Amino acid sequence: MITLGEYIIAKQHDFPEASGELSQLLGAISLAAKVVNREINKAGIADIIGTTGFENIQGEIQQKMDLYANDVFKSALEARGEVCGIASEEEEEFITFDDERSVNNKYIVLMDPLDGSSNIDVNVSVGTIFSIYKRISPIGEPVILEDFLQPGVAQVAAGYIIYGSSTMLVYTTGNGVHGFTCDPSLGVFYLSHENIKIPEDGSIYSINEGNYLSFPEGVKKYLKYCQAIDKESNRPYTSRYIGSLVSDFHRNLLKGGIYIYPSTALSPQGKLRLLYECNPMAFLMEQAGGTASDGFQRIMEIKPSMLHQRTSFFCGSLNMIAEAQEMMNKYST
Ligand code: P6P
Repeated sequence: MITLGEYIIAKQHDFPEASGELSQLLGAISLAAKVVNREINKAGIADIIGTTGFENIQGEIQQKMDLYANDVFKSALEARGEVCGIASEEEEEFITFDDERSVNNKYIVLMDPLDGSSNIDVNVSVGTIFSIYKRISPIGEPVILEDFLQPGVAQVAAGYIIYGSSTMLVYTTGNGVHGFTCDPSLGVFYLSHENIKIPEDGSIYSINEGNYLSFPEGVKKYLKYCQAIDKESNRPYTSRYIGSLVSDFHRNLLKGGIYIYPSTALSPQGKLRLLYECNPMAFLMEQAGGTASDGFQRIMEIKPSMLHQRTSFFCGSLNMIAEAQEMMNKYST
C-alpha cells in the first residue's frame, strides 16, 4: 500500500522542475479534502445542511457546505504557502496572496470547492474540483486576472475529490490519471487506481433529459441514437444521471460513457464553468484516453475571457464523443 504522499515523491520526476512545490500543493489539497470529508460524513448533525440564504456569483443559492468547503481549501492552500492566488466558484473575484512568501510562488489554483452540494441534503455523493497553473505574470508581484484566464492546455495539474461511498482523490500532472482511496480510520489516501484509462467505447450516457425540448438538434439526434435498438452496437445505451458532475464523471471514467451538459433554455451558454469545472475534467479525461469538447472544439483550447464563463460540455469515451460531435456538426444550424 503506497500513500498519496509517497506516490507523489516517488513520481517527483513527473513534475515540471521537480521542485517539490507542486507536491506540497497537492498535499495541501489532500489535507483540506480530509477536513471537508469529515464534515460531509456527518452533515445531518453538523449544522451545515441547507442553504445560507444568499446567492453566489453564479446567482445560485449558496449551500452552507459550499462556504465551509471554500474556506477550508482557501485556508489550507494559503497556510501551505505554495500558491500566489486562487479563483473559486464561491468567490466573485480571484484572491491574491500578496505576503512576501506567496508573491514569490509560481502556482495558482482554480477550484469548485464543493460541486453538486445541493445533493448533500439527500446523501448523494458530491465533489471538489481543482485546476493548477503556473502564473504567467512576473514572480514577486501580485497575480493578475490574466494568470487565471489561461487555456486548459496550460494546466500543470488537475483533479477532483469524490465524497462518495468511499472518498477518493483522483489527479493528473500530465503523466496519466491516478486514484487514491481514503482510509477514514487513518485519514490517509492510499493508491487504489493507478493509471486509469477510460474504455474507448461505452454504453452509458449522462444528461438531464428534462431539458430535452431546448437541446440543440444535434443533441436530440444523438439521444435518439443512444435509445435506438441495435444489438450489434449494444444499443439502447443506459441512461445514468446523478446530477453531480464529479460522480457522473467518475463512473464514466471507470466504466466508459459520455456526459453532456449542452446549451439549454435556462443556460444558453451551457451551465458548467470552463475554468474550474470543464478544463480540469477535460485534462483528466484526455490523460485517461478520452476527450472533452463543447460539442465542436476541444475544451482545453478555448481561450477564456471571463473568470466564471460557462460552456457546453461533452466529455467521455473517444468513440461516443465522436458519435455525438458528428450529430452536432450534421445538425448544427
Ligand atoms: P442540472 C451541480 O450543480 C452541477 O454543477 C454539476 O455537478 C451537475 O452535473 C449539474 O450541475 C446538474 O445540473 O441542471 O441537471 O441540475
